Amino acid sequence: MPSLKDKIVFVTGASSGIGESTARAFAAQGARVLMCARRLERIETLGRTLAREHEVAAHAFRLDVRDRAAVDAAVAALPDEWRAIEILVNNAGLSRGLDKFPAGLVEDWEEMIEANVKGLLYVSRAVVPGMIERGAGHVINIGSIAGRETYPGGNVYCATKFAVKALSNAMRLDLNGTPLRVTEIAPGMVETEFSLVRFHGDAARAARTYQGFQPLGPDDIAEAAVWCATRPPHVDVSEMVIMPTAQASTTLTARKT
Ligand code: NDP
Ligand code: 8X3
Repeated sequence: MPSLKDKIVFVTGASSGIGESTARAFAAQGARVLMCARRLERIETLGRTLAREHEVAAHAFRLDVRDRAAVDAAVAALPDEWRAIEILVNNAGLSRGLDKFPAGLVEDWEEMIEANVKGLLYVSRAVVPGMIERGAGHVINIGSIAGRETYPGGNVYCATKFAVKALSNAMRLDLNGTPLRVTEIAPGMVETEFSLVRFHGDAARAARTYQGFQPLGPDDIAEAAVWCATRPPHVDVSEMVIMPTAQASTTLTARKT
């Protein structure tokens, strides 16, 4: 199995959930971990923990992936020892609201489109040219089962995740002939801060999302990302759909009442 030791992995949205677990999982394999999110204190604390527990280098910086100029500036300003990003995990993203169309807040639609689609594009556009120049790189996009199936109230969130699927396929086509790999990991329900964010901080409603069945945990997805990144260079896991056993589709979950 190819080693991740000393490879640089850049995880966007590492302050919580799947991103935090992914940073931890790569650090446990000896990778050097570059992290961004808006909540800087969280990723700085995580960086110190990873350095102490795994004796790896970690570097955290505040970034809102919706801000194209800030993304370009942050990547351009990386210290020399952090420039050779080998694995990019485009994880930063969110859902906002579950209202049936045409209800829903336009600001929520815009936030999802800007973070989940445009943010992923901005970060990839800033990082991938260096990967091409160096002749090594792996882009891992966190999509969703919501990018395979729509569900009532999912409308704009689903559209952004369908876009992640389309962009992952497009990157694979356009980077064909380079050594770069592109993977899309598409989870079903994972218990993170995702629903708390979706329901604008309504913790009781968020908790109901995961009631009566065992959802995935963020480590389940992080382990999959590590597995994809440690296949031999001629193997590109192009997509992986991972569901809780109790969830057969976006609209069918077996819950014990
Ligand atoms: P969390 O809310 O726990 O984590 C989301 C992360 O994204 C946080 O670190 C947050 O950091 C970051 N983020 C959000 N917006 C921005 C932004 N504008 N700029 C930078 N960072 C941002 O949710 P999850 O871990 O569940 O979500 C991670 C990804 O997984 C998302 O793309 C989500 O769509 C996807 N996903 C989640 C599933 C689930 O059921 N939980 C299932 C399938 C896919 P901060 O707020 O500090 O900026
Ligand atoms: C998150 C999974 O089904 O809540 O992408 O949209 S779902």
